[in-house]
Amino acid sequence: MKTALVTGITGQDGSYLSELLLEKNYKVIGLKRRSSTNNLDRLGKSINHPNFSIVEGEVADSGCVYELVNKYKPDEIYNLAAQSHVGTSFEQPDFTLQVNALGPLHFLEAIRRFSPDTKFYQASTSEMFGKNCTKTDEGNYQDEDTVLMPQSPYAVAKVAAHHFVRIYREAYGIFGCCGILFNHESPRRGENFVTRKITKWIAEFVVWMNRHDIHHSDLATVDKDEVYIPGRIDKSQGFQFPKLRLGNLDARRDWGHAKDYVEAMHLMVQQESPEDYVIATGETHSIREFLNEAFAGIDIWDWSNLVVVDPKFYRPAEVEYLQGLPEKARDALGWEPRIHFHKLVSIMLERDIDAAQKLE
Ligand code: NAP
Ligand code: G4F
Repeated sequence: MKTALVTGITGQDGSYLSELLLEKNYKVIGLKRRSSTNNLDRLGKSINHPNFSIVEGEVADSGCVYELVNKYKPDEIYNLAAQSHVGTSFEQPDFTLQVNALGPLHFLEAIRRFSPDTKFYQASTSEMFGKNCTKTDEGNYQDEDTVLMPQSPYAVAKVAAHHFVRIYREAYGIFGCCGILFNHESPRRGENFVTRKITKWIAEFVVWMNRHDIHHSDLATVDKDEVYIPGRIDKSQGFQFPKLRLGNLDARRDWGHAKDYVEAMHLMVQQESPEDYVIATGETHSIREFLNEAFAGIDIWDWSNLVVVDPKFYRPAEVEYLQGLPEKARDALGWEPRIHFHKLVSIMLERDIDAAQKLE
């Protein structure tokens, strides 16, 4: 039985990866940092599995990481722990660098010193391409050869980690690979990422409409300049619903489903030699298109008076365009995404509506 240490176990990807590895008969040790509240909600399917356990640890603490790697000497380490919010990284650049760049370095050092046969997976990101893409007559894309030009402290830290993995691979022969994953979402996505923020808002809005007997025809009269969507009967606080406040609606992302993407992580680590792979759907959509698709799911075709563009959510520097070309992963790993944009939006929306209705 193989042992895998998975950092970031409480996060979106950590939860799906733990399920996949348990299905494959791994012993999974999930690393979580200390928290004053219970944040194991996403681990419902793994937590009671006999081959699953949790250890507490902090990836920015080198001593802690060395001790864990030395103690368990796992066959595989999947380093998913990160301060993963790009917007937050502008407000907490120092902390982001410590967790996202030094964290992986601590694991590489620990492997070099104590467990050189351990295979290491690093969660690299399409954010590393920043404002760069490969331009062709057929269209623009990013792949493994596209030059990295990060646009945020988050991405700079991830670029550092990406190069640390390459250096440890070349200098010390460590099996270290990086998955350059484009945006991947799911019903387990954090609520302050744009996709989930939208589907959760719509779900709560649907429940509010039903509760207050608001009809689609009532929405036509909503004033674009009002902060709240007024109730049909009276405008007192209890009957109002706050509009959806978002930042840049024109940025484009290549969105896939996290469940498909954790399969790619595992495949990379099973290869003979360690290499880096772009994992993406190959499609790009704007936030505006995501809004169109999600609102269409509740039969709203014009959402312009329900959504407010709030500069508070703009980023000091933006990544405008991401579209991955996952040909290497398809050819070498046999990996292809199963869930594309339309299906992804409907899965997320349906799950959020179910959850909001249950809370009623
Ligand atoms: P996520 O849901 O935000 O999960 C991040 C995880 O890291 C959480 O379990 C978090 O713990 C943990 N963590 C944060 N700081 C830590 C620290 N100092 N020490 C130990 N653990 C810490 O992120 P995700 O979407 O699953 O993404 C997983 C990884 O892939 C991240 O590295 C992210 O940067 C990268 N990535 C994500 C995407 C994407 O679209 N989802 C794309 C490319 C790359 P708490 O629960 O305590 O906060
Ligand atoms: O959902 P986002 O916050 O994701 P972002 O910045 O692309 O980062 C995610 O994907 C990366 C892979 O490319 C990961 F490495 C990273 O860890 C994370 O998982 O924002 C997507 C876009 C941005 O252009 C942002 O400016 O949506 C725009 N946006 C517009 N309004 C918003 C909002 N983003 C957020 N979070 N909240 C808004 O209100």
